[in-house]
Amino acid sequence: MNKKTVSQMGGQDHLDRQNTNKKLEQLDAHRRDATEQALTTNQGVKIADNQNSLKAGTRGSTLLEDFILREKITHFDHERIPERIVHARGVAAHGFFEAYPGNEKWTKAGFLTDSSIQTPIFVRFSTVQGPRGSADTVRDIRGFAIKFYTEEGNFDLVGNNAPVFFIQDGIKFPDFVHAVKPEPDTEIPTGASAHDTFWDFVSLVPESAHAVMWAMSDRAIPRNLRSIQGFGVHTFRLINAKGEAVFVKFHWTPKQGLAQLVWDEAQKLAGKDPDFHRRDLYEAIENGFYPEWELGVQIVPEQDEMKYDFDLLDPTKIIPEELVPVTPIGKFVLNRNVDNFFAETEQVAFCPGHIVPGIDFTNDPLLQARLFSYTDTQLSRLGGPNFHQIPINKAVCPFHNNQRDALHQHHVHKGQAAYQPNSIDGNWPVETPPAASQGGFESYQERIDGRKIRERSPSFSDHFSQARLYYQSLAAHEQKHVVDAYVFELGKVERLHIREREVQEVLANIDIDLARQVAEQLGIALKADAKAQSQAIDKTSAKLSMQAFVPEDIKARKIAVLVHDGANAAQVKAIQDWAKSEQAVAEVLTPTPAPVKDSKGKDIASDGMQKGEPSIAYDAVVIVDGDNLDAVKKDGVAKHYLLETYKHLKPIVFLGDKAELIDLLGLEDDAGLFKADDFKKIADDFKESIRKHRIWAREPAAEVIPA
Ligand code: HDE
Repeated sequence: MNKKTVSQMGGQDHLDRQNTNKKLEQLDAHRRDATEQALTTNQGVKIADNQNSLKAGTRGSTLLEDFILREKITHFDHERIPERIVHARGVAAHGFFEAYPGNEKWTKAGFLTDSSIQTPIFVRFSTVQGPRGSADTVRDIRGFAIKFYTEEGNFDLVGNNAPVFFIQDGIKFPDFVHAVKPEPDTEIPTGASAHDTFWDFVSLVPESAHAVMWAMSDRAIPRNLRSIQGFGVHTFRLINAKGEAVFVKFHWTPKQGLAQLVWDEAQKLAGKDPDFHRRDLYEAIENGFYPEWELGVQIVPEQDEMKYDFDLLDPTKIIPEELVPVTPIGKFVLNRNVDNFFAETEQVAFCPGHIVPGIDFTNDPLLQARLFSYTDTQLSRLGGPNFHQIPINKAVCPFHNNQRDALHQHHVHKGQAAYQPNSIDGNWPVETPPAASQGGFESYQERIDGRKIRERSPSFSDHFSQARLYYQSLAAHEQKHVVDAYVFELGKVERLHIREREVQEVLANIDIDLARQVAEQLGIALKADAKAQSQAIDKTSAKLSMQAFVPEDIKARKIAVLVHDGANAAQVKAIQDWAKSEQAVAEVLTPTPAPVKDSKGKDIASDGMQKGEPSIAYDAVVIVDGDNLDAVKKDGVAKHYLLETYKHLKPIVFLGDKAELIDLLGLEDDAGLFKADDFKKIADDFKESIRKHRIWAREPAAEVIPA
């Protein structure tokens, strides 16, 4: 989708191409910083010719003397920096956070207790496995990192869209990452976990069972990044002004609801629009559909630390919300796109160790290793220890200390005494006492009394019960997708003993029914005595199913309106007006980029062509009536469009004569297929269907439709 369509999304009046271009120019103008400036070298010398290098004669060799050429090429040669070792593919946006009143009971952090301020934030979403250029819609956990630029320093909440992780101890992270990344001999596959080394590792490391289950579920193929939840994963501490602490797990939940892709769609999008998620986020923000999340915490009093049958320090476990509900503490909104991808999205450096007074760590061994890793990785990625001075990483509050020099030092420090204590510069900068009114950081004084030991706590040893809880809590269609995902992924594993091990030793221990379904499709005979270790536990937790998060409206959902020569212009207008009133996006898709003629010979403008804007990029489709049924019946592109929309379980409206296509295409009638002579008559039901997003009951009928 080009920016033209973007500018039409905000619910403004339909713009013709000329107006759109004008708007694009205005949009670009505010992003330029060199308007009316001369082109110069980096030393400020004005350049007279940027088209030709300096040569010995017009057909002669290029001269080494050409400092303009050399400077330009040298800089270009070094434009790329190392990509992140994980989470390389990402997209980010600016926004703000607002606390709800009443949080001072738990924390003294200013940005969480002063509900009158807006704290600026920067959020980066990412996939884990693929490199910078990989596709957005691959099956993967999504990173969801938030930098809060608070008045007391930066706080980074570096989370994921799954509440659990694959390993319990940071020392296993390089092993896990080496296993999931493309295999070292071929560098295949890109952006996928469906390969031998990943499944070899996870089938040997049962602590991964729960997180793998999340990765095989629909959570790992989100429809867009506006519709994902975020989780801090580890248990943290909040500390109030009296020095009292509680354990907390951070959650953030989108107002937009949760929505997933179907697997066929995810795979096709990866090819047809590898930028699908970053484009969606950019367009939504650019057009005023600002995504919003509510931040909450599950609060566990200190004395309840040992109350549960799992360990709060174990990052492979959730606290079911039935045991501890989520208390909302604030909300955040993303309302500004970056101006420059490299300067902001690529150079942002998150670190779980960036905390502020009122927040503290726990001994979760995964978190502890992360505290080291993130700063360390920036040294090679961003080239030295001064990455905190890069604008996107810079604290908004003043910061002063005696750290000096090093690569890329931007600050011109003044004074003679870069040490403390000193009597030359008045001993500045000085320490601040920790009392709440003064704000010096003080670590929570946790009592530590133990042997120095390399050993996993026995309280970390149940790897299957919560994996089972997750599976049991899913809706029937979500469970089916989990089965399908295991079959797809294990089916790509070449070594049969790895498939076998995952099924017999992991899945069978989680849920026999799940294991049986996967085993059957892989042609594996489940051991006769197979009995899940976790079989006794038959519990569900309501908020684990994505079904628990259906949005209230259809804001920003996209509807493709298929029109052909002879189309009924009044219906097109009715759909556009309705979409505008619902803050949804209706785009008129034509056979070619040219306008089509309506039944009275007048132009209907095109927002894109059906071949170029595939059904997989939309949430619903309407095919418009008109004097063209015979032509449409012969139009393979339009027919494929409808079939694919049906296959992907999305609502379709057939207006007027187009209802004939339902039988022609062999579609079974269901709650998501609408026929009407007048769009207005079915608009409310159509809306309800879009709000629910997919017609899951259609799945068996959709399976017979060719992909
Ligand atoms: Fe990360 N992780 N991680 N991780 N992680 C990185 O830091 C690491 C873990 C997460 O948008 C790296 O700056 C270790 C859990 C996100 O820039 C690196 C361990 C969770 C991002 C790193 C973990 C995450 C990263 C790579 C186990 C969810 C992207 C580049 C001990 C709670 C941040 C960088 C962004 C990035 C290390 C486990 C989330 C190498 C050692 C658990 C969202 O430092």
